[in-house]
Amino acid sequence: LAGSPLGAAQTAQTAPMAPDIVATPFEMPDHGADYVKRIVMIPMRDGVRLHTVITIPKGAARAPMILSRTPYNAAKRSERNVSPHMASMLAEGDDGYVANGYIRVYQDVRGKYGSEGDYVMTRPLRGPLNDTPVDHATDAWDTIDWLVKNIAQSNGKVGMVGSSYEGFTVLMALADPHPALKAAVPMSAMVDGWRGDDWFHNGAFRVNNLSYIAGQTAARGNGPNIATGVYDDYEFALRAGSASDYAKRFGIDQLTFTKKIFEHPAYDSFWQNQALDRVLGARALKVPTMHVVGRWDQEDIYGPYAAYAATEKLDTSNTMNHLVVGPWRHSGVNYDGSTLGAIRFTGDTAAEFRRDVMLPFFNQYLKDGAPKADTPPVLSYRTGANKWQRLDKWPLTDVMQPLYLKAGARLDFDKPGAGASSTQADDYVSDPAKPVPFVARPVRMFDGAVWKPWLASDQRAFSDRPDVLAYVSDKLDAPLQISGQAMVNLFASTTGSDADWVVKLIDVYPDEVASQPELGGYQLGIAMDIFRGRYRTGLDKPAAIVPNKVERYRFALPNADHVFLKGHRIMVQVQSSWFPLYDRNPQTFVPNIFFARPGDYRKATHKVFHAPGMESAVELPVVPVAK
Ligand code: PG9
Repeated sequence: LAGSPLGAAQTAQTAPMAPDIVATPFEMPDHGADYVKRIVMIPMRDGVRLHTVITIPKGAARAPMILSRTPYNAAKRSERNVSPHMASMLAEGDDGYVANGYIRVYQDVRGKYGSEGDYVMTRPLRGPLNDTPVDHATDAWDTIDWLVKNIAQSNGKVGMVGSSYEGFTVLMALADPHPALKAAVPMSAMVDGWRGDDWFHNGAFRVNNLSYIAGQTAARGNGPNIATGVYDDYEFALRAGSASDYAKRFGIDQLTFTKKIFEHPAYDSFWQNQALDRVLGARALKVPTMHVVGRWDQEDIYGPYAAYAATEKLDTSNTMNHLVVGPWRHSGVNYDGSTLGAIRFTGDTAAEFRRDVMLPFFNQYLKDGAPKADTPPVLSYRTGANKWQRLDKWPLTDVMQPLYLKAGARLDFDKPGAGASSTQADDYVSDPAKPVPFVARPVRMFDGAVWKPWLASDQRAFSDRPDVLAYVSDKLDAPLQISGQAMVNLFASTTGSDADWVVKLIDVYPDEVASQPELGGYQLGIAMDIFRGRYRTGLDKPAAIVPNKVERYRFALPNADHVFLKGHRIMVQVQSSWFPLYDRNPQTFVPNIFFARPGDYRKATHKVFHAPGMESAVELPVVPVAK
């Protein structure tokens, strides 16, 4: 063998058929990373083990822990980048925890990715909808109990944070919190899937969820993507038919959660009993909590305010429960908050919040010896004025000032007098074969660049459609501030027997904007929502509309804290579809819209009234303009 390049090593050769994946887990030697990762299966009370990734800063001692419980793959959530540096490896929104020496923990919820057990979408608490011994409250409890007993580098104090579904799991932990859970920050949390989060808004179904349900529930890991073969989602959804036809095409109708949704189109006990604001409002408030939401949250714009309001009643000292609203999209708090679509703010509002408000809040409750944070009861980024405001309460008023829809496409605060207008109503033809798009076509509903900022997108694309009524005020000669939830009070009729009503409160920018010319004439949605007419007399009681009968439709728009600046105008748009985000109302009453047949979809003439006793208005929570 003299001269062989392998030399003496030849004597101890690895067998060619030695398994290349070894039975003993591979352990990488210390290669200079500033953290240690522990991957563990934490046992729950029913024996199911949950896959948990714990990242511990090297040298940590008496460090607090921040826990997120996710259906989105804990391994991926704890590794944005492959890096030896914890700050680069963890998510962008985790920046402050790393800077402050926290231990960061991500866990797969039961049934997803590395965790054992059954997955149930937004698993309800034990009770009428859940007869098993476990839920997210018990799983959070058991996890926290294990963490404080087994992570030697910790100080035994745990905070929970997370956005959207991960915000929902934070709220669930608060239903019965472990004593070591010392602070919680639910962000953009899903609270009520029927009233205005994720699945429905006031009974109108959000079609994009079908793809989410396939992605999340067709497999323990990633489910399939939907390949429609059509670039424009508007075109594809229109051809597909009803939401159940759309689902059937891809087999999504066979998935259990789709079945549950299709079986519960109304706000029945299935939805009411799992609405977390109701659940938490009936329990004690034990953990200091900061509810966080984005002003233009395109997924969960309802629940965070509802959860805050329900638990605020329990906060008798006004020291434990907080609300923060930033100028963000859904989950935007964890990314760059300098802009949203075309709209610019005063710097990175999200990083500011995380550094100056959230971290001091967590530190106060979690870090040994940290000072008390100066956390206001409510912190709101007032749009229009573009300023953070420290407030004592939310909303600032419950007193409403009606802004009347008038003849001649006008909008003002003067109640229309008898005989004041020549026409009593405005009308339009709502045609389910040509629904109003929710963003300009081609619609790319699953493209993040379209989806994330869509609530702040220019509404000009729709204001001159013949099936959209657009009422506009004079130019404001002084700024006008609204701080609360506007109410729609619409008097309307249809020639059909069912109808949707979409109402949008819009800030119309001046013709020219010197600082940002492309905003000249921009129509910025401030509070917009949809209401399915069959629920006008009870959200759990669908009832056909009597054709041509004027009926009153009353529903709240999303919360706003906004100043319409001097020189701007206010606009209200009314329309009867918002497609393909929301499924079409066939405009013929059928027992279950999910199963409407092609012949049920009919054109109808819709009228909006501005006559004595039928004064359609959007009632605004007007308050004096803050200095
Ligand atoms: N909005 C998403 C979601 C939450 C809860 C249920 C279903 C979807 C999310 O971003 O997690």
